[in-house]
This record gives sequence, structure tokens and C-alpha cells, in this order.
Amino acid sequence: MNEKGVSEKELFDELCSFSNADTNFKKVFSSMCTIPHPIAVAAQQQFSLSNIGDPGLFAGTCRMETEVIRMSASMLNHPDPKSAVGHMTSGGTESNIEAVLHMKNRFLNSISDAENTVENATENKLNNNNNRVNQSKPNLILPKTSHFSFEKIANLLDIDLKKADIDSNFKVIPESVESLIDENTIGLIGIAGNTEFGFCDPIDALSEIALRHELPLHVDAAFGGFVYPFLPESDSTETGDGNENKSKSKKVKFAFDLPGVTSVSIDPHKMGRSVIPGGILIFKNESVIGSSLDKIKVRTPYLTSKYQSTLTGTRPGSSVAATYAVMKHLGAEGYRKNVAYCMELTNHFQNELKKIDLQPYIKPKINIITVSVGDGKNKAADQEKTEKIRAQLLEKYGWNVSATKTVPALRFVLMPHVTKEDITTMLSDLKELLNA
Ligand code: 0PR
Repeated sequence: MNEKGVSEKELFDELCSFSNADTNFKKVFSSMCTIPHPIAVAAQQQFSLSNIGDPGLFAGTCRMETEVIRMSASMLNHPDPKSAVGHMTSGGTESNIEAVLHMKNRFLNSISDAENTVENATENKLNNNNNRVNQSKPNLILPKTSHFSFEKIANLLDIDLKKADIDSNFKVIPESVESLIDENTIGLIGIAGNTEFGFCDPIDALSEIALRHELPLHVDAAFGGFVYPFLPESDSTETGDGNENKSKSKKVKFAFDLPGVTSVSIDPHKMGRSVIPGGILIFKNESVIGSSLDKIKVRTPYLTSKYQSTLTGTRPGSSVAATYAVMKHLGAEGYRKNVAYCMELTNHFQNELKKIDLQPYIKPKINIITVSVGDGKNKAADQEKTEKIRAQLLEKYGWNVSATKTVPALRFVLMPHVTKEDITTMLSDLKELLNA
């Protein structure tokens, strides 16, 4: 650190040079985040000093957080939004960590209950066969295509990941999920808005499995949470049966209208148009976390609250205010427009792709398109070609595009900052690279 402080002018000149090295989202097809809505930014600034880790000092912000949870629960078709419980997090990773932590605690509690029962039984001189104490590692069952945050979670919480098989559309196969369940399973995961392909797992089938086996089901809707509720009922891209204009598609069910879903994570800092960091974790009600909360809850005698039961301590009230403000300001109508714009981009992208003889890997259901640029004969060669094209798109033309890991393909996220002109120009640059 320098001994004497630098002048404001000098400092901000320097900050300018840092910010010039950051993206302004002009040529970004790789990000699930976007330019936040100006209303969210204004509210963020207004509440920049707010810390909901100490709720008594920021009672106003806490009221907004409660309202964000209620609005989100109702957006997620909760039959009784007031009974939902949850809080804001830093994003999808933290929400997933916390959801799985609750699953693990619930599981451990059930084991110690069973042990107590066994002790009683022993005292009563009952059969020794009942005396099984479960020693194996807890496991979590999730689709093979889940987000990489679950890899971190496995390490952090010392659990095994059991990855269920996927079908030709990359969705998890419910039978595979059910076949993996054993006595150490702590819960199930489904994805609504897959990171690489943008599909939704069959959450309705997972919900039935969860109920049948009395397991919690967490839905990772970090991306899809602010998309699926706002897709038009008759959205043509939802049918995929070649009869788009006539057939009516059903709304995708992925949340609390399915009785087996116990928690959902959604990210306002992705399609919610809020600021970073902004995640929301919602549990169906108090009873689904029940005693698992006791393991997380700590006494906080020197704070304005008696207990804290969130993973992190200090939490940005500015993100709560931004999310509250943008949700109130846009309303369902505004979010429908937001999603409609992104789906218009997605349809335009598909039409333009045809013109350069390419097609999506799977028909996009939401605003993510994955495209193979290889010939499909050799995976390693396709991977190499994909990586080369991705790098050239950036180096030669400045386009940020990502590559997928499940299959060798380029992946494009059509976020609100993208324009049709961007798509046309980028695809013509891509064509040039492919023809070179
Ligand atoms: N769950 C799903 C389904 C996700 O897609 C993501 C993030 C997460 C959880 C984790 O969310 P956080 O990163 O908020 O903790 N998916 C994007 C990804 O990893 C996040 C992202 C956002 C990447 C902006 C790049 C970027 O510029 O690809």
C-alpha cells in the first residue's frame, strides 16, 4: 500500500483503465449474466451500506428480503407463498451449497434418531439385527449434466455424487435416478435451465420419485427460474414437434406446484435483471428444513438478532434492494417482455444458423443454443476444432463464446444485452472462419 493517498483524479483515471479492460457486454454470448436494469442499479446504490447479516440495524432491508421471498415463491407457483421460507444468497453456488447442507443435516438427524431407537431397543433386549448403524458416506443423486458447483459441494460437505444417466436430449432419465437411491441417499437434484443446453429435467417425474422415497428434491433453477414462468403458453420452441404454429405447449412445471419439490434456487443476477451478487434460495416451508436448521443455527449474542441460520454472516442489503426494486418495477409483464425478447433472439439465431448450414445440437427451449462445428466423426478432433474456432472468434473478431464439455460444441446464451445485428455479424464471422 502507498504511504500517501492518491488524488481522486489520479485514482479515477486508473479505475477507468481497469474498467476499460472489462467487458461492457457488447460482444458477449458466453455469459448467463447481463447488464442489470437501471432501476436495480439505482436501488443498489441507495442501499450500499445495508447489511442484512445484522437484521435489527437494517429492518427496512429485511422487510424487502421477506417480500422478495414471497414474490419469488408466488412466481414459482407456491400454493401458499407466505409459508415459504428462504433468503437471498450470493448466487446459484451458495444456494446449492445450502440446499444440500440441509439435506445432509436432515439425513444425519434421521440416522441419530435411528441410533436412539436402536439403543432403546437394545435396552429392551430386542433382536440384534436392528442394531445397524449406517457408516457409509451420504450420497446425492443428480443429473450427469448438473452445474459444476455440485463438484465443489461434494468436496465441501464430504458426500458422494451419484450421477444419473441422461437421454438423447441430455435430460436426466428418472428410472436411472430411482435405481441409484440407497439407504445413504440424502436427496435428489433436478435442473431447470441447464447451463450448457438450456433444457429442463423432468422435474414432475423426479417429484414423484422424491415423494415415493421420502427424499428432499432441490431444483437448481439458477438460470431457468426467471425464464420458464414467463414463456408464453403457446411458445413454438416448446413443442419441438415440427408443428409449431398450431400446437399448444404446456407450461413447464419445475417448482412448488409439484408436491415433491422441497427447495428451489433462482438467480436474479442472471435472467432476473438484478445486480451481482444476487441469488435466492427458497424452501417449501419450515417443516422441510425442520431440525436440520438446528445444526446450522448459531447464537449471535452481540448482533441485533438472537440467531443466524444463513451460511454467510455479512450479506449485501444492496442486492436485496436491487432485486426487490427490479421485481416490483418490471412485474410479471416486464419479465414476460424480457423473456419474449430473448426468445425472439433465439429464433432469429436459429434462422441465421440455417443460412450457414449449421443447426442447434438440440432444439432450444429457452435462450441457450449449442452448436456443433465438427463433423461428428471423432470427438477429440471435434473438440480441437471447437476450441480453435472459439479462440479465433475472440482473437480475430472479439466475440466471447463458450464451449461445452458434455459434447464438443459452441454455446451461445442469448441475453438481453444481445441484438439481432450482433447475431447476424457474429454468425457471418463464424462462417468465414469455418470456410477458411
Ligand atoms: N446452477 C446453474 C444451473 C448455473 O448455470 C450456474 C451458473 C450456477 C448454478 C452457479 O451460479 P453462480 O455462478 O451464480 O454461483 N452458471 C454460469 C456458468 O457457470 C454462471 C456464469 C455467469 C458464467 C456469468 C459466466 C458468466 O459470465 O457458466
